[in-house]
Amino acid sequence: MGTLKSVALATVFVVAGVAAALAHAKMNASVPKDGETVVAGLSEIQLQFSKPLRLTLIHVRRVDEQQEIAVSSELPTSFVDSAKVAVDALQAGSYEVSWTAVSNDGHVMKGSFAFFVMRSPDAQPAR
Ligand SMILES: [Cu+2]
Repeated sequence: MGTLKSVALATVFVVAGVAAALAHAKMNASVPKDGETVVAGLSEIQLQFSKPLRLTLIHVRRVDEQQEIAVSSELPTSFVDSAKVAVDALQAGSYEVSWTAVSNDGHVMKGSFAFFVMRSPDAQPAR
């Protein structure tokens, strides 16, 4: 006995696991959008999620310079469905934002998106 029953049970667990994963929050939108090009001077990045979650980490990296960008805002301490990240005005370059969060069932989620900053036409010469 048991084989068919365990197969059936295992199937139930797999299906339940998939359903739980699908029920998790994901990033709906961001400013800048993934893949977007914006003008230099951007100093706020926004993330928006499908469901409230508790952010535990947000990293902003300038990819082309292998440089970590300092985030000057605190992470929200409660469950939120959107967050704003303050950074020093961004220079032209390519950036990646990665985040880690905990959903209300305790699961850890991660995501990232990338965007480009271009020199504004009326900018002072680059340093
Ligand atoms: Cu979960």
